[in-house]
Amino acid sequence: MGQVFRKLFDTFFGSSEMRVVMLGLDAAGKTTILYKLHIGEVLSTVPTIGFNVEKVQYKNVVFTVWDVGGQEKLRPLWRHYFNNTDGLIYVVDSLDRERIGQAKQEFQAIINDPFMLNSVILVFANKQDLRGAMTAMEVCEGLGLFQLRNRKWHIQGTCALKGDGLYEGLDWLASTLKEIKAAGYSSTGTLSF
Ligand SMILES: Nc1nc2c(ncn2[C@@H]2O[C@H](COP(=O)(O)OP(=O)(O)OP(=O)(O)O)[C@@H](O)[C@H]2O)c(=O)[nH]1
Ligand SMILES: [Mg+2]
Repeated sequence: MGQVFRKLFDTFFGSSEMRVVMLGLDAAGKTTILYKLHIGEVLSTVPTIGFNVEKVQYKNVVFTVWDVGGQEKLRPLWRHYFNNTDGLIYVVDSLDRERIGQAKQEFQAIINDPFMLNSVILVFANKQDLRGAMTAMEVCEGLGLFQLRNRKWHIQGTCALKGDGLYEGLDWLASTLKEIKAAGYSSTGTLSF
């Protein structure tokens, strides 16, 4: 009984924890996003071989964010990070029109993995500062988000270099997590530009 009360208290008043895995094709901006959120600065990055993991606290939620390297040869390793994941952050380089099909294929494989069926989905349409970048709506169509059924998803336009959109995304994750904990699972999608 004590544990039930504690869970209820945490849901409404206290802090919660959320395990998030951040994936996407190489050079989408995952590591840049991780450190912009963690230390508030843009670090110069090299392609990630393996992973980085950091805690990001925002609005009473402690997010443990796993940033996994996105090069093609590393993608078979992604599934090792799926277990016990509350949320997926899928990062897309919005200027990379040629690889949006590949981004979709990888995205669909992740979200249809049996271990990921209950995780909520936040898509960052990153690099919105670059001329010619796909809009969040175009990325949304490119990934097939509108066709998703029974999934909770949100897409957010971001610029990791300036930090634009990142906290709006975490806001959605935090409130969605609370909603799920309080009322069970529901399925809708939302767009932010
Ligand atoms: N213009 C622009 N460049 C960005 C943005 N976000 C990241 N970059 C750049 O994109 C390049 C790749 O960024 P990373 O964060 O290393 O990409 P990654 O997704 O971690 O790549 P892997 O580790 O190989 O999977 C770097 O040169 C970043 O500075 C953005 O919002 N706008
Ligand atoms: Mg990286």
